[in-house]
Amino acid sequence: MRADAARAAKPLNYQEVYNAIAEALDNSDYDDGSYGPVLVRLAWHAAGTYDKNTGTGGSNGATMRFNPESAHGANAGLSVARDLLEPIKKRFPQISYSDLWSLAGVVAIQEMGGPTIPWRPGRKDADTSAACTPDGRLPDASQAHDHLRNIFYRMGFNDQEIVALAGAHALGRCHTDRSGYEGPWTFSPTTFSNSYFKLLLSERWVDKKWSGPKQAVDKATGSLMMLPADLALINDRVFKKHVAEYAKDENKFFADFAAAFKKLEELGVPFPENAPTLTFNRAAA
Ligand code: CCH
Repeated sequence: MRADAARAAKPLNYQEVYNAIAEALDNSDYDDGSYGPVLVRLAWHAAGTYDKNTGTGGSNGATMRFNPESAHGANAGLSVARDLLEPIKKRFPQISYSDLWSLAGVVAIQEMGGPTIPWRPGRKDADTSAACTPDGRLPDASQAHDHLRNIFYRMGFNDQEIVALAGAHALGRCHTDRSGYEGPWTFSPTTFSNSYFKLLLSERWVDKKWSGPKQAVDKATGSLMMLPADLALINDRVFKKHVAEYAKDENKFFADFAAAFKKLEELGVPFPENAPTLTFNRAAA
């Protein structure tokens, strides 16, 4: 067997891929110092196109590589995340883009202090843009509870899972040149925690005075933000009950988030029967 054939036949060590992604996270010149949040968003937008009725969309295929999906408004800015992963794809050519993007979501959450998220390999990339999903499958931040339920029920989630997943907004920020909104949700946007829920309940959220789209800022400092879709979680009785539970009990949030995020990343994926479920050690620990 030739050397490269032997290398190709060697099963991929996913912890090595995990470690390579973990090493690429920090950059003091980017946003709050980490690419972690934008990688979580890439993994979520790749998966959140799933439609349980037609079985279309989901992380399988990595169709966001192609136009028109790469140009959908909701995906603005995600080329930053895709480009960051390109050298890792080159280093580990055996991994599919769709596995790489979903693994990157797991790495980012774990490395930023979040829960361990079990992960399965087995996604296959689509060859052409024919598999792209239509625009409009991801949530619209200007809308409220009815819209959130329509979007997430279509994927097969319930109210508790919707709230758990939204807790990822502890991470990262809005960018005026991407979504049009501005600012972070929490004071520690590179640490995974339950602070999003705590702040939703503890702060007074008032309309931001600006010419941009309607969003809220915290009255006390004006430095944090909430989208209309975030505030919907405290304006709906059922959603609010889960917000209160997660604000009080971070362990419960971590456990529920890990389960919901794994489910999100697996929506519609036809895993091979023998696909192992893997868990990874933190590289930074
Ligand atoms: Fe989100 N999100 N998200 N979000 N999101 C944005 C940024 C992040 C909505 C709207 C927005 C989830 C659910 C929702 C992240 C993870 C998740 C932005 C700003 C908007 C707008 C984009 C920009 O300007 O860069 C709406 C509406 C929903 C409805 O539920 C879910 C679910 C997840 C993951 C589980 C993360 C992380 C970010 C930060 C990205 C960054 O670049 O910092």
